[in-house]
Amino acid sequence: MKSSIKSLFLAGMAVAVACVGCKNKSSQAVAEEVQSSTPKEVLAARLASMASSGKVAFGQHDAVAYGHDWRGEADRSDVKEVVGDLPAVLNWDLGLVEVDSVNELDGVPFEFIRNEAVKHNAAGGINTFSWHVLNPATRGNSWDVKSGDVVTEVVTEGTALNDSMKVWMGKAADFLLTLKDADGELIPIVFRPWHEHTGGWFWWGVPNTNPESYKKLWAMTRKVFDEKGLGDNVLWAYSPDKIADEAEFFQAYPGDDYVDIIGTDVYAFDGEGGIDLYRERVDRNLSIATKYAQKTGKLAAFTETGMEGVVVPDWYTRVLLPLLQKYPVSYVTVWRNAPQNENPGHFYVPFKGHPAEESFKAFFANDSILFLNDIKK
Ligand code: BMA
Repeated sequence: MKSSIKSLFLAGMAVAVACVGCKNKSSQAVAEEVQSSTPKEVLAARLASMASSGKVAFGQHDAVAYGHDWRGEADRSDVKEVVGDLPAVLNWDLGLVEVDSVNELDGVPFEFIRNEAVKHNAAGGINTFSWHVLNPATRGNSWDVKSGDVVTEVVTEGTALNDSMKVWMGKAADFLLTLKDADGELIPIVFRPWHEHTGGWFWWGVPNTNPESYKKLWAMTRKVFDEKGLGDNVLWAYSPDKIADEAEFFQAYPGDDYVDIIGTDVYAFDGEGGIDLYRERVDRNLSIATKYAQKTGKLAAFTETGMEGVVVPDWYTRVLLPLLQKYPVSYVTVWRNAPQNENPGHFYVPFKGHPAEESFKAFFANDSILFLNDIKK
């Protein structure tokens, strides 16, 4: 059983972290300081308190939008059906918001995302957003890399692609500006644009452009978002994929002024036979990310991971858990449970009856892993 004391401890830690430097202040002054913090500072403090106390918030992409054998049902989640609680972190994607689509790229209505993100925030949960942006040169998807270097044109003032990308970024920002709580305040979120850029599979990946243009793309995004009024509620996450060394991890790093969370995306492939390589990659990336976060006072997170189909039944307890316990990351996000009639075998959390169910339950029950009830305010 997870104790409610754990939640109280975390709430206390959040106040403590929000008030770094207010050691000798009265509790009244501390309370005022917390009140005057921006939403993103409060979220950063919550995340920092988790990492510093050896806890990791668990997240999943599209966890409440669809699952192994369902889509679009109210109050449903494969995670909840197995462990009785929701993920602490819900990841969403903005892909196709740039062309005014009603649904994002995997068919989730933006209106649903808005409602669920606001609901999750009100329940004390955390929302993160990625963005699988269309290729602005071809209008193909994010994986359309045939056009070669698009980023350099996108970041060059006065070009057609620069103009159209500013509009697209504005549309993404406009959607995020609709995420407001019951008091009409913008809710805090993590935004993780231009992810996995160390790989060449997305048009914005560095192998398809160059590090300087990639950095400019970040600066451009941040400028549009800040000008739109998202300066106080968005934490920005950087998330390179697998890399050879620290130099590659930071080769296209946008800079400390642009990044709040040092993340990384590393997936497990090839079942049991791929576990050693997965561990090696995660060790390399998370040690770089957490060391740098500590040095610069930033947060660290394992922004995407998972083993498709969870084909190693004790993967959650034998592989993922020890890695999470080794590094002070504030949250971990696994990818989506696609409906089997749409994308067979493409799921990252066991559903009821799957052989990995018991291991996932034990992972849930571990005190260092936080689900929604553990992080509720
Ligand atoms: C990939 C897969 C795709 C999906 C995309 C964006 O990893 O899950 O099916 O469209 O992410 O969510």
